[in-house]
Amino acid sequence: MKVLATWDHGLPANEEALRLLGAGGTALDAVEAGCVRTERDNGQRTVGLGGWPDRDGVVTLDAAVMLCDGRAGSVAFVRGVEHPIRLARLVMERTPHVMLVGAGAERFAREQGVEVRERPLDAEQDSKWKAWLQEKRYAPAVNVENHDTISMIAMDPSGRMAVASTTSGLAFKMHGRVGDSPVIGSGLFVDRGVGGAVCTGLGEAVLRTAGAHAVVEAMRAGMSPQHACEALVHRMIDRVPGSSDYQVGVLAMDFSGRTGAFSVQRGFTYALAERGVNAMQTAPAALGQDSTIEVAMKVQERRR
Ligand code: SD4
Repeated sequence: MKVLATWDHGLPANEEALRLLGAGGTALDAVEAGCVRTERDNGQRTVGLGGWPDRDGVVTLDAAVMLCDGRAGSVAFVRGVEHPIRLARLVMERTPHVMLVGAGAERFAREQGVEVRERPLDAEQDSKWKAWLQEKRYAPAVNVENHDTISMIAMDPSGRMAVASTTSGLAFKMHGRVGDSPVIGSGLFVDRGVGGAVCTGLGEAVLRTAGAHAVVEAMRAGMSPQHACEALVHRMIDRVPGSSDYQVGVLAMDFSGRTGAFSVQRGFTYALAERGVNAMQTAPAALGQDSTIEVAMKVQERRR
C-alpha cells in the first residue's frame, strides 16, 4: 500500500487515500478520494471551482483517472462541476469513451445526476482577475502561480495501481486552453507490470514530451522510477526552451513499490505515504543541483 501526491496539499490527500485503502477501497477509490479532498478545499487556487479563472474570467477544470488495466476516463474544459475527478471516473465507467470536454461533458454530468452550477467568482478570484486584466501579462511564475494541481499515484494491497489528476489549469490561460492533466499519456499514465507516472507544472512542456507515458516507457525499458523521472526532465529541458522560467514536477512508482520524483526547478514538494508514514518530501531538481543520472553520466565520462 503506497501513495504519492504532488505538492503540500498531497499530505491531506494522501491521508484521505489511506483512509479509503484502510477501509478496503481500491487504488482507484484512493486516488479519487484524495483528489476530491483537494477539490473541496476552498483555499486551493488551482484545483476545483475555487481556482483562478482564465482570461475571460471563467474557471474551467480538467481531470482524469487511469487504472493499470488500461481503463481511463477524462474531462476537460468543464465549468461548474464541483468534483471533476468524479466525473472523469464516470466517463470511464459509464461511457464507451475516454474523454469528454466542455458542454458535452457538462451535459453528461447532468445526465448522471452530477450538479452543474455556474458560480460567480469569489472576491479574491475577481480581484486577482481584474488586476491581471490591467496588465494582461502572461508570465506564470515558477512554483508560485502553478503549484496546486494535484496528481496522485496509489497502489492498493492487491497490487493494483491507479493514477489521477485534477486542476483548474494555469491561471489566466486562454479560454479553451487545456493542459496536460486530463491527457492520458501526458499528465498521467499507468500500465500493468511496469508502473505509473504523473506530472505537474507547465502543461505545455508536459504535452510536448508526452511526459507520463515517456516515464512509464523508460521504466519498461529497465530504468528505475527515479532515473525515468530524471530522463524525462532532462529531455524536456533539452526540447522545450525556456526551462529557467518554467517548473515541471514528475512522480513515478513501479510495482515493486520503488518511487521516483524529480523536477525542473528546485522546490517541488510531494507527499509519500508508505509503511504507515505519510510525510512531505522535496524532489531533487535538474537546475541548480546535480541529478543522480547526471552524476552517473559524469562518472561514465570520466571513466572514458
Ligand atoms: C496545467 N499541469 O494545466 C497543469 C497545471 C499544474 O501544478 O500542474 N499545476 O498545465
